[in-house]
Amino acid sequence: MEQLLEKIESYKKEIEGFKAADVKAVEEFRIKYLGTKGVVKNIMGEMKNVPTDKKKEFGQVLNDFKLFTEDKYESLKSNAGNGHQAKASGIDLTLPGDEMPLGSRHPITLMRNRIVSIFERLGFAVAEGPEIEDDWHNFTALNLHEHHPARDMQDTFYVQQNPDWLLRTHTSNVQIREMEKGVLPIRGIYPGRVYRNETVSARSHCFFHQVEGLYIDENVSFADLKQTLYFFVKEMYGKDVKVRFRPSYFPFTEPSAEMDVTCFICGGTGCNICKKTGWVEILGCGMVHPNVLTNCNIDPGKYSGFAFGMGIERPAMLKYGINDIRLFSENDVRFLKQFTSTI
Ligand code: 2U9
Repeated sequence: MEQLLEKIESYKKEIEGFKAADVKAVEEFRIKYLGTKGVVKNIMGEMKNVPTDKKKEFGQVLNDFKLFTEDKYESLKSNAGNGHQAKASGIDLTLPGDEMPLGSRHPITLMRNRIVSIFERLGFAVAEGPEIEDDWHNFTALNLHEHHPARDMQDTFYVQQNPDWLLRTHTSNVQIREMEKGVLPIRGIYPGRVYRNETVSARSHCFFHQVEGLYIDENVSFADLKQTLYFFVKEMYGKDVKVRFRPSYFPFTEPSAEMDVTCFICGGTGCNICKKTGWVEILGCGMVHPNVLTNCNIDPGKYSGFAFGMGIERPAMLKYGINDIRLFSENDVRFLKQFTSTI
């Protein structure tokens, strides 16, 4: 009995001082002390030789020894996983990890979302359509007659294999497709990429982005158009901004207008952006031309509507201080990572 207790004490010292440099050494410990033929099992086997009156006392000692050995094993295991093994192989897991670069939204997406969300709050539903379009949906249905200059090869990209196909020059093709579905009223907002055959420079590109809107119902008037766009301007540019409409011409609207706001850069006192006029043009608009309604099988005697369209690049350039439109499509991470907003 005395001998056995001394043996356990000496094992305890041995176990206490055990150091494991790697996972392999931890496993060796397990096999030596806790394995089926290990020290703990072996000493447990001595129980049969212990006199009956000492069995209870010795049982307690054995149990403590077993728990002591298991605790040591657990601590060796977690230390090996915590870098002891890694350090032994030359890796220091306490060093900080590699930085994970966070993505950010494209500035055009940010501006598009800002514009679209204002109209969504007024009940306008977002729709999208094809960028490769036929002549009818891009031109003819929109009252752009056969000899309209916009149809010229100089202004429009045509698909070589089929002269009826082209890259859409505006997102108005989506409105035509929505109207052709014949479900009225329509209150939609249509963002997307459009193409024009223009020389690429810092100020203009052969593709850019637009948001157009359309509202068709019975008794829609120019007053509805003005009220909707006033709301948009206040939400977009602030309560103090003033608005003016100038008469204009578009084949698909009659009457047509362009809308200016007091320059949100200089506040109307005159700067380079507003060319010293104090006003900046932000969109075009008008009442949908009766011919366009007829082309989509909507009775212009019963229904009327308004439409508007605006570019996304220019407001994005003004808001973020971008001086070259080409930056939007070059995918230079040094440019893109500057836009950290999450909307
Ligand atoms: C349908 C009927 C009417 C959409 C409109 C404008 C005026 C307009 C330009 C703004 C700057 C295009 O990006 S831009 O160059 N757009 O001025 N767009 S009215 O009118 C429509 C559209 C579809 C069926």
